[in-house]
Amino acid sequence: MTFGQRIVDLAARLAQWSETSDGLTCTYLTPPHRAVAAELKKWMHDAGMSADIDAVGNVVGRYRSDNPSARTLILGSHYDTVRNAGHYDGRLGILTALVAVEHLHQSGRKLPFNVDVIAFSEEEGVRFSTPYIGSSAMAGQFDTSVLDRSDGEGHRLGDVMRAAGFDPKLIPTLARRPQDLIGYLEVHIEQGPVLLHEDFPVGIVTSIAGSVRQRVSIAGTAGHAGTVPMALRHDAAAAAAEIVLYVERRCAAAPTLVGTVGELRVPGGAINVIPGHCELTIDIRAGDDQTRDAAASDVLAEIKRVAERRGVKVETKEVSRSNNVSCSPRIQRLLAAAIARAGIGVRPLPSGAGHDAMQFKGITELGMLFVRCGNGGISHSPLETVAAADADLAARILLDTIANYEQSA
Ligand code: HGY
Ligand code: MN
Ligand code: MN
Repeated sequence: MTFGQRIVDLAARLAQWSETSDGLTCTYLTPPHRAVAAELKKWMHDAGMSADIDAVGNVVGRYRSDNPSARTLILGSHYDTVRNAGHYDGRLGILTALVAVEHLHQSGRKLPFNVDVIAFSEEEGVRFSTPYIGSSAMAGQFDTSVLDRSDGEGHRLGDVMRAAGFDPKLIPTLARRPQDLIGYLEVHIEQGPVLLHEDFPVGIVTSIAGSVRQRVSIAGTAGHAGTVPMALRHDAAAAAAEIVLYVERRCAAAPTLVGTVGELRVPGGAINVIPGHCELTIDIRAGDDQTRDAAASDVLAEIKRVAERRGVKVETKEVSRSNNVSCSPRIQRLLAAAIARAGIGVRPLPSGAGHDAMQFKGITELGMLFVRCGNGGISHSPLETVAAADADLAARILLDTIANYEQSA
């Protein structure tokens, strides 16, 4: 079986564990999430690695060098998903690394450095509005204040961790020391249409976009849909609608700027009641932090104006902020050499999506290999797809990059 077919099959097997009977939803520390971790641990062990699950649920496999003082190359990505997800966001990177190490093990090939395959437990930030729990802990950047955050059912993150058998007090011990590492490499689906449109099976990531994410809660005045004259209303949903359209308009104002209202709800709403309360989320990104921050502050200013004009109270809470990160030129060169050896054209491109790799900025050199998506490049959707042949090529390029990895610049 080719690496690619194996990767596709394993991704399908992981997708059997979901919080919903139709589609794939696997959010932080739910029972399906725990089942996937147990399965990945088994697969890593069978592929010749020592494997364990750490204090935040990362599954860490180590393919040990014979050199006892060897440093370590990390290959990683995440196994949590968004709601109604595809099979490959995050998981492609874990499975590509797994089959590459499995091949080294089966060919009895050891390297002058250790290779860690890390399945990060939480990157999307869906359940607790807290992205990068797994990778930030490993990079020594975990913000303990998030332990007080709750999910939609009021379960507190710290309590959920303890209930899963994890001790948050151990999180600082997960931090990797820069001097122990020789780099971080992540294979990930592009989650966009560029490689597909230009007919490249893989691409080299040059930079990774950061995002500012807000939770917005609007308090208006509930009322009878039939008796309150329009001019006397303080309709929370109508205020939200103005905000949504402003985010869309303002974020269309610069080429790399994007803005999204991904969640929009009227809690306890009813068809014949004027919405008294409305909640929404805002995610703003750009190719540079200045453009993004200017848009974010304009959106906050507009929210204040809408609140005044409509006589509603608006609370905004910044739930996450990650700045743009450039990928290591040296690792980009190593990837380009492996791609060229595979007889493929080299296509550098920026990532509009955020990734675990960003957490390793300042810890070790980081690089990413993008893999072409089918179906117009769609992602964060069950329509997400990757060709087995492209996954196979990605695994071969990763293997070649590892086998020819120069430990230092
Ligand atoms: O939202 C993102 O950029 C990533 O999929 N977590
Ligand atoms: Mn994602
Ligand atoms: Mn991802």
